[in-house]
Amino acid sequence: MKTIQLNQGNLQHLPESFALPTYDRSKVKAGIVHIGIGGFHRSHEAFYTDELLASTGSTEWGICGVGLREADRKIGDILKQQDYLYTLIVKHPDGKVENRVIGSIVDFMLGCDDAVAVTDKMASAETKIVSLTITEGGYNFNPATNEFDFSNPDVQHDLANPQNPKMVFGFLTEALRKRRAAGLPAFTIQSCDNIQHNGNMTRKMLLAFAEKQDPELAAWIEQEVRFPNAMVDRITPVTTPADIANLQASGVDDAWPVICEPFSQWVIEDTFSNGRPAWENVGAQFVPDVTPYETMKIRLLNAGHSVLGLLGSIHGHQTIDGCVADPLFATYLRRFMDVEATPVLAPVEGINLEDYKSSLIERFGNPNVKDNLARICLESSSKLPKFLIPTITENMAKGGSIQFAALVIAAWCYYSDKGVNKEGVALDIVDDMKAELHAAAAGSQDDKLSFLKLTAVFGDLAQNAVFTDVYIAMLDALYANPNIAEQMQ
Ligand code: CS2
Repeated sequence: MKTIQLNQGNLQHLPESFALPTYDRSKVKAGIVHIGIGGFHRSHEAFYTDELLASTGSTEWGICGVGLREADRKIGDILKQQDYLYTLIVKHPDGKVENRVIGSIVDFMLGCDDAVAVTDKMASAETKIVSLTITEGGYNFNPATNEFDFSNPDVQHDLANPQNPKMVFGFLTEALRKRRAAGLPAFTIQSCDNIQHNGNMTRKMLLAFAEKQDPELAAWIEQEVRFPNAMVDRITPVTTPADIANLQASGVDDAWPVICEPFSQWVIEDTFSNGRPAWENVGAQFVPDVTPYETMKIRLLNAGHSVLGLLGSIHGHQTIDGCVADPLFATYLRRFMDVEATPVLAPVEGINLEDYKSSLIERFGNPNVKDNLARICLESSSKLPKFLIPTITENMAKGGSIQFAALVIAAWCYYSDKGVNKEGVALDIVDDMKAELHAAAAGSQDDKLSFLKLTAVFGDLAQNAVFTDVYIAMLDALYANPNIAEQMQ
């Protein structure tokens, strides 16, 4: 079959079923510079911004994508070849697929090729917001202390070479220095990562770095730059070769489309340094305090994912929808949410938690979003301390249930130790702490608490007999019989 290469010139030749940008992209200026244009940015902020450009005729809020590292070259080359267009493939639970070409990204730059050009771009009057999707690791904090990690060699490099930075805080500091020198207002720095108080975290890390490099500039940043906290949500599984092939079968060549579910949510604190897009006109919500929304999302959605991810991996499930289609897992998840997560959540204005949980289970069950458990379990060492451990400690403080979460921690120990599912099939484990997790888990044959003694992950959970009694019993049962389903009954 003859296929059409996705690019600006070919837009009118795409199949009729494809939704196209309806605005004049040549007029769109990049008011936003975004660092990290992986799948999530392209299913979320770029999607909202595309809706905005289409519905309001605004031209000042296009996006210039930025990658900082060599690993970002591939996406940059692909986007460039496609005039920065890509297909967002929205997969509905009933099998319907919407192919929507997103036009809000209008440029791309690679920091490791030309750092000066990137900081110039950020410092230009046109740029009003620099947004970030750099993953938890990108914030460069020490998980044990939550302080900026100055021992990172890239930090040392950036402190010594302000004009040629390698890491995000070096780029932001240099760009803000240029703006200040030019008498331009500061840009807003908007984190789009799934981190609690992502704006506060960005602020704290940037100020720590800038203070070391130039205290006077740091004082200006503290005064002038706004860092809105935000809760971001849209399930975005990894794009597979089959997704690319399916698009080809419908006549379109797109080397890196993005897959997502129909649902999306973005709750943002309304504090910006230099204007902002009217994202509220296209479904985002501006609130004075994002805390209850993010706690609800992290403790129900993300923790729910981790519950299924770890238990499901040992059981031999492959995907989140595969877990939810299994009544044992669906019931376990709902019980975890009802009995352990909900009792320690504050009420959230405008949200009925029962409906929210039911909608999560429906979203997880979408049979067309094949969200692989390997993606969910990726970097569990930075996820579980935020997603699950607070639910355990808050329940212990008030005598609540901890059974459901404790089995997940025992399962994580087994998973880290053995690296195989219950049939002995190897699991694809990716975690910065993989070696430490494995060593501590393997040690649990001699010292039952060895895994829990990883204080950077578990805090002082190993000291709490209420928890350890339940945990040790589960660990013993699991090592004696790795058929996790029997422990989940
Ligand atoms: C997932 C998230 O990585 C994970 O563990 O829970 O990526 C989740 O899909 C998103 O936060 C949904 O918004």
